[in-house]
Amino acid sequence: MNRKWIALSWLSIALAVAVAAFWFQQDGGRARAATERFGPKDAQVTIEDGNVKVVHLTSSRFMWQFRTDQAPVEVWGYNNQIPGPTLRFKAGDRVRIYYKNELAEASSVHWHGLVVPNSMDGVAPLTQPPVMPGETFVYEFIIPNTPGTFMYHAHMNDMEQVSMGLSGAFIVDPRDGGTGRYTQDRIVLLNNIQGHYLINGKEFPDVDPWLVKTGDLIRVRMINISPIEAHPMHFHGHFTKEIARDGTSLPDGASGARVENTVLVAPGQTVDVEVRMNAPGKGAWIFHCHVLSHVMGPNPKSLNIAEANGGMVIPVVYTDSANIADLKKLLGDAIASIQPKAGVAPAPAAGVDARPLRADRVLARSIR
Ligand SMILES: [Cu+2]
Repeated sequence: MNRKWIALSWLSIALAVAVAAFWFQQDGGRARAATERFGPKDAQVTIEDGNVKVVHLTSSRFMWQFRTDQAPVEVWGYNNQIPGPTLRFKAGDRVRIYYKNELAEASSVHWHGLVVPNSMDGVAPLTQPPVMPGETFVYEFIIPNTPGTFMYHAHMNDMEQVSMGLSGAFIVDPRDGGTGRYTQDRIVLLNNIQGHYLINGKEFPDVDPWLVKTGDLIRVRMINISPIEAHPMHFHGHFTKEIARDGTSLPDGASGARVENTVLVAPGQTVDVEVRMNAPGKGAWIFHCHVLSHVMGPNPKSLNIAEANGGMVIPVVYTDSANIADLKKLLGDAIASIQPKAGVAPAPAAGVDARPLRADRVLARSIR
């Protein structure tokens, strides 16, 4: 494989690690809740009829940037965000979801993994009439008593509508609202939208880094809504322990939950793992898909990092690490040593910022 490209790939990881470290320094003294949630924005929930939890979802076409150095492209999504807003309810809740279709074609919404009455399953035209452009359909059901990780997505013309971005996470919390023994609760929604390999709607290096402390116990909710690809998610320096599949808890013990560091998540599947932050030497690690074209992009010979559409990489940075200053120095050294050579990289696509990488620009676009 092209050595320069490998160097460039690892440069980009070093960049994100340094960015995360820098960001943490800006964020230094902020207090941390018992369990922090991270991932796509939650849907806004209101109440009707005393105790019915209400959410509004609107599907439409809009422009989205997978990376800030790429030109925006048209996507189809819910509530103008990729992924759609996270629907988060408690087991046993009665929910009412007003779905308005502003696409140019009919659609419907399927609550993937949740066992709901047939007429609410969202498979048009089988279980309901198609929701035509401009129409609203009201879904209402009681959340089953199965706390866990699920998803929702369009269920008409699926190969196009899902591939364009019509999906989101659906989380069911326990009735008592308990968050268990976790210090962080993270959604990792894996997707391929038009050839862009995404974590929570962004490509590395715009994927949010994880900032952790030694001893943290993190619940990771992996959701794969990619149209055709499975993603083997590989955690450097740590073992992950599977605690649930498809929203169903796994039994603990020697013959139950598995411990591994590469977890395969098939299309349509959700896998929850927990991971204890106890890596030797703390420092900075990465959690990434091990299908390398999902990390490095479809054009691995390119020296122009702005052309790569890979991106399934999450930097994991110990904020109690003793070597934050070293990481920042690594950023500067790496940028100085590896810049695309003039005349080697292919011409960039229109609208793409393909200027050579500079530490100040990388920092500016990553801290928002
Ligand atoms: Cu992958």
